[in-house]
Amino acid sequence: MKKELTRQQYLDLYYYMRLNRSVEDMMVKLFRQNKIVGGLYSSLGQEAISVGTAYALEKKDWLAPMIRNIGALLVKGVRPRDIFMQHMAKYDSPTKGKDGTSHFGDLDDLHIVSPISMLGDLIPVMTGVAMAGRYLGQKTVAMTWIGDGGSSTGVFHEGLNFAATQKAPFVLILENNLWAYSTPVRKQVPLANLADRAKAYGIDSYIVDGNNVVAMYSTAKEAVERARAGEGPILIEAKSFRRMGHAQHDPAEYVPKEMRAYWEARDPIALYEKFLTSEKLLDARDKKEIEEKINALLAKEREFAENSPMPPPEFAETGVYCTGDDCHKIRAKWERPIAEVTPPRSSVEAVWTVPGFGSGEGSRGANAPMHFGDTQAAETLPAGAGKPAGKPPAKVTPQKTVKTAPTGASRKARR
Ligand SMILES: Cc1ncc(C[n+]2csc(CCOP(=O)(O)OP(=O)(O)O)c2C)c(N)n1
Ligand SMILES: [Mg+2]
Repeated sequence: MKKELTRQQYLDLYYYMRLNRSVEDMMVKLFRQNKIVGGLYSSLGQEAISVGTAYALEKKDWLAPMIRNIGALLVKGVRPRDIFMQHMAKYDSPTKGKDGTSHFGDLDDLHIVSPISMLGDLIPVMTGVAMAGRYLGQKTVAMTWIGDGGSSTGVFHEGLNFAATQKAPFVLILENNLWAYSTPVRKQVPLANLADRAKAYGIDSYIVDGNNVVAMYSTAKEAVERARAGEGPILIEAKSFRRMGHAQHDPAEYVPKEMRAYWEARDPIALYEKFLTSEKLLDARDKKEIEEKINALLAKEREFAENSPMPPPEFAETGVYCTGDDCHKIRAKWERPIAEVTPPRSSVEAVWTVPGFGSGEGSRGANAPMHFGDTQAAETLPAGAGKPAGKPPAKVTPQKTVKTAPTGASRKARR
């Protein structure tokens, strides 16, 4: 790791990884006390992925977490009490006890889309969120995560293809933790690098050491800014290891001992502490202060969560079917005049030229336009037409997979 961030940024990354781990440790205790309703998943050893990638987003950007991304929720601003209460199905939880685990979102403030259990489905959903942001001129980026197993679902491929053709400002983090439940990755994908899946869709990708939080952050930052600049979606493969079983109920006896030992010796928090100490960014006193801050915060958050009531029984029959505004209000935040973003004018504005789109055999050439409804094809328009007003054309990126090893920390994952 080399020094490239401010001291505060380095310490933020450390704080959030420690917070991520402590929140999950506390939930393991709650689970063993039978206070967690439903399954409990762990991101032990994968904290650098959630924290590093989410830290690369701006406040206005959007994310949708999967089961091992509590760290990303914390970075985005979710309070630990909400995570505890959600897992405990308490009445004060974001879903008022109607749903569990990380199945909640915050569309108004934090820009978090609630996860969908069907693996891969968040890819087209977040592609849509990314496209909507661009459409509204918000310059936002959307991010989600997918596992090695989830990268073999049909919707992963449909979604990524769709994001690529639409050049959506979307960043997908592929967490290759070597296992999908009890299936090792080598038994379900004939590829050494899952980043190669990006080649099929002509988008760029990176391979990163998922246990190196600075590498995760700097790669994600580059990808987010490239997506924001109009270069289209980017796939990042983070190589890591699932240190616990699939969920609390799974002792993961199928994982070879040597493999576990190899990865335990590469704990992302321990590695980062070593780096911070050697760079004189953290000493024993700072470390103690951070620990005390986290312990005090979590004691308070846990107390709040434990004292929150369970939902009243009669609440079970409300909110099952949406009854309109008295159920919940979802209002689009139009940041352009509505007339500009709704038909028929929207169909004129939403034309943009995608370099290389439609350049295959039988098409009309390299810069075939994408156009909707009643718009003219680009070849019949005057030069410069067909691009979003006031914006330069998107930079042409090579249609090949770029593999980088940021801060020299990438290494071959052991299988
Ligand atoms: C489409 C779909 N198939 C199966 C499942 C059941 N399921 C949930 S998690 C999981 C394993 C996922 O493995 P991976 O994608 O590698 O993520 P990890 O658990 O390792 O983070 C499976 C099979 C599901 N939720 N959705
Ligand atoms: Mg996996």
